Amino acid sequence: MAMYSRTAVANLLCASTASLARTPLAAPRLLLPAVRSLHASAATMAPRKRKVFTYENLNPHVKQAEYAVRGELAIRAEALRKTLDSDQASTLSFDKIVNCNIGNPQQLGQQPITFLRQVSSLLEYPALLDDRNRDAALKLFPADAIDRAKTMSKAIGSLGAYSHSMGIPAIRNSVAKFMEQRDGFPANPDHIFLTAGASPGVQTILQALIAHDQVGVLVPIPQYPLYTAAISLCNGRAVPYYLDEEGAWTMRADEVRRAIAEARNGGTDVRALCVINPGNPTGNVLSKADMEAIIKLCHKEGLLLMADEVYQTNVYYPKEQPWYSFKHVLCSMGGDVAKEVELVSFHSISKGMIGECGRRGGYFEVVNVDPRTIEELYKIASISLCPNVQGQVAVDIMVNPPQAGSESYDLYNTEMTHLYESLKRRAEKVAAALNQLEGVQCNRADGAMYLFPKITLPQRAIEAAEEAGKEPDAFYTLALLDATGVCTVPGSGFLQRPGTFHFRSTFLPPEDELDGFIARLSKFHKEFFDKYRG
Ligand code: DCS
Repeated sequence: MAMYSRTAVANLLCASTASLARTPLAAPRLLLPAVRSLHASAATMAPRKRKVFTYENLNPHVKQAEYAVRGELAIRAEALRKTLDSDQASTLSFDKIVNCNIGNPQQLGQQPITFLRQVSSLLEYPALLDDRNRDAALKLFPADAIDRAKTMSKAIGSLGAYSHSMGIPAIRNSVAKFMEQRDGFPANPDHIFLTAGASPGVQTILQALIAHDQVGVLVPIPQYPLYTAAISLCNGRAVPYYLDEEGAWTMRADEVRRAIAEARNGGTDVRALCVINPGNPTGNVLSKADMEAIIKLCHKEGLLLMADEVYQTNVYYPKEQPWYSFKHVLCSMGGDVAKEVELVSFHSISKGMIGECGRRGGYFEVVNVDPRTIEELYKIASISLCPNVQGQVAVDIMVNPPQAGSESYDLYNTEMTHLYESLKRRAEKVAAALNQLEGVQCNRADGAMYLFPKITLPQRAIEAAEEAGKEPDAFYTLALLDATGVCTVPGSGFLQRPGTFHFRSTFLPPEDELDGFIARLSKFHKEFFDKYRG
């Protein structure tokens, strides 16, 4: 490896900035900001004696950001997994880690949707789409998967090429059509951005929105920690509003108003409201009336509505609790509200029955948003060049699956229905088992992939947690992990009303392992309570 002394590097920098200074472009007012700062630092550069990329020197907003889904519990689970792989495995009383800390269905054995993988595979290896190889391809793939891959191949070109930064136009058209059918209102493909999962979409919006350090963004408590973490990275302020646990974790407009008033009194410039529907970690599905109240509130208070709708197909009681998109409810309200409320809604391939978390695909749609803002969002997307193309392919299949009558329809439909019914059965079974446990109260999951039981811990357990320097629910979930290999997330990671304790578990373990999972959880819980009940 070539090594340069610090002085040599400093000279190099001086030389390059000096030569820049000789070019007409280099008149200081014309220099790009990055070059300007290079100029300044080269002029004042002293030889460095210390390392620079140290923890102390890091961006404080990076250090402040917390993301419990992959926090202390997940790190401990990783250490235990290593022990299980070593000759120390017999020191543990379980033989595998069950990752219920993260909604990652295929990690827990969920099989991918066949049609999606068939089209993806065909696109990966274009020789299979060559007419001369059709007979060979037909031995492995149904004709409609081949035809679909061919159509997509024409629209995409090579999977190995950068695409349009907002995503492949034909796929954005598919998304727009899907939303039009879903919502009954027009969707403009030029207002749709394909993303590598919902997470980068949320981050892009927050990055553009948080113009200064007093900008506040309302986040539900409990929340999915992407929100507080991303707000922290952008140096904004998370403004908490509490969900109503006794009301099946619904959202109350009055509580949001309280949070806005309190934040504005404290000098926070509240600009957006995040809503997760169906809820993570709560499993709540909002009623249309509550959604209308929230939209009216956004109109009155001048708030951007950020609607996280990644669990829109994980809705288990659609007759009792139908799910509506915010776009549908907003457009249905008509009048000024429909024309004026700014909405960004997010969707993802990671959830639903698709569960393709690792492929990283998703999109967001902007509604009633200033065209110049959309240009700036396009610029941000361009800085990352494009979302990964296979993720975009999966978005296309999610929003435009095989239709009734096509060769792949029956299999597709069977797989989706089977997964959906299974998720619902698992949600019910785990919730019922949790409600049997001493001190545990668990709301039904109307949607999403999680249960978020409230746990009333014995006083002695709370004191033991304090002594160990842990939040009581973190203390409980760490003990659960050590005793059973079941990895969950403490409620403190999602935030919760002070003095209450919860934990979040997915209900994703496979059905044939669920009895064992519940038995281990229940046995641990009883032993924990026996130990600390006092
Ligand atoms: N929004 C919500 C509400 C989520 O639960 C998640 C992921 C995302 C956005 C981002 O997902 P993608 O970036 O993959 O689209 N849920 C995390 C969770 O709580 N467990 O698994 C991941």
